[in-house]
Amino acid sequence: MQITKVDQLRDVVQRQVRDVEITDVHTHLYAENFGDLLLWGVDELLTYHYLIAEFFRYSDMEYEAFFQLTKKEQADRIWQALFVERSPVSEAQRGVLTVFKELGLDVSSRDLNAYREYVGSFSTAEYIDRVLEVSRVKEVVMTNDPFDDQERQIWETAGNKDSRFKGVLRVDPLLNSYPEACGTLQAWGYEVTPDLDTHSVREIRRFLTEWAQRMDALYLAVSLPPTFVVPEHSMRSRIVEECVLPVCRELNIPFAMMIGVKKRVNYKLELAGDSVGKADIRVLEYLCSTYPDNKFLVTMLARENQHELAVTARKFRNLFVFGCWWFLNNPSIIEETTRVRLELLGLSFAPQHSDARVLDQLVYKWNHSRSIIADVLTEKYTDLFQTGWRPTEAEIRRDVEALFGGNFWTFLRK
Ligand code: HDL
Ligand code: ZN
Repeated sequence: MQITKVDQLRDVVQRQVRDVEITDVHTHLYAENFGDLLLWGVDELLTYHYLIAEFFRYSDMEYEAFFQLTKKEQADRIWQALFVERSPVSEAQRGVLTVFKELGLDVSSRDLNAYREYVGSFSTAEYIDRVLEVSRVKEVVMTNDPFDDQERQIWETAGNKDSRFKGVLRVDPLLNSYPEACGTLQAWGYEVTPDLDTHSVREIRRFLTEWAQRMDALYLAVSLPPTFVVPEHSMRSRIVEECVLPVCRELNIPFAMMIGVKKRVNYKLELAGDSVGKADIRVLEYLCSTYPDNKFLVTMLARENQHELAVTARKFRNLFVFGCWWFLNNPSIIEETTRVRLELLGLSFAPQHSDARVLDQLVYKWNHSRSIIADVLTEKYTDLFQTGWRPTEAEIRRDVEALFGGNFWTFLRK
């Protein structure tokens, strides 16, 4: 039934966004049977690489000395520096407290050991259920790397045992360091050569096909530097055009490009040492126009790329934009980016993914994003209301379900 009062809109939108069950289209989480590849618990939460970077804003400790500490010792130092000695106002800092709050813990106590004891009382399976319930995430799309020895062995034996977790074939080593990957592929029985001859192209296609099928991969993914260019005279460009895109077409799965990562600008920070650079949007114009039968799932890391990415998506229906990735996953930029996308793309995108590395993070990353996206959506429905348009709650539910997963699944099934 139609909403007839403008002040009803906020309640309806907030309710629908609060309650929608989410498909999280990009995470670094794993089903329970992947063992300790799945990170969870208070000490993993506190030693998230975002918080390590923020810890070193204040600490003169030698990087190597920090990384030689146990997880608990690292977590204690991060808690002391970022929560005790200063107020935890950053997004990643606040996120830790949101997790404790949403789990029903007393955040005002600041009793880290009590939080550890509570979370530690769960088994892995129980905690997965608890976190998925609290965060209202119904499907978790993983990042699966066959070049990781521990993970490859799981795929070659048990595989993925939890249908709530979806596979993705991630191929950074193949695309970003082919000379090394070439030797690894040879060891696995793929007849590839460093000069990427015709037989090698066929063998790389076989590798991609076999692993995408083994993982039942929803898409094939890679993270790319700001300097990423196709076409160019490089192994990466050739493998994209001669191997990746033909396999994605044949399997009808998207090629997911996550563009703009400057790896290890401070290598001593390890995972926390990556940074950001503006990429060249012409690459997407070339790929989307040259390969109309391929589907491209894209997120870009630089704030400066967001407007042109949305404009490019207006030009190509085989381009699907998702998420406010990494350094963009902050309230100020989520708000700005979601507003630009709604204004340029309507409802034809996925406003967010969590990128969660630690299971508990689903709770805060989605709690924070739901709130911001709901506010922007309320503003947009209010603008419609001012024209005389009267949406119904069912229509708002339909739109919200599309944004938080439906659009992604529709794009995959195209
Ligand atoms: O390459 C990626 O998928 C990035 O998300 C990196 O994993 C990065 O370290 C990260 O966790 N960003 O949130
Ligand atoms: Zn990621």
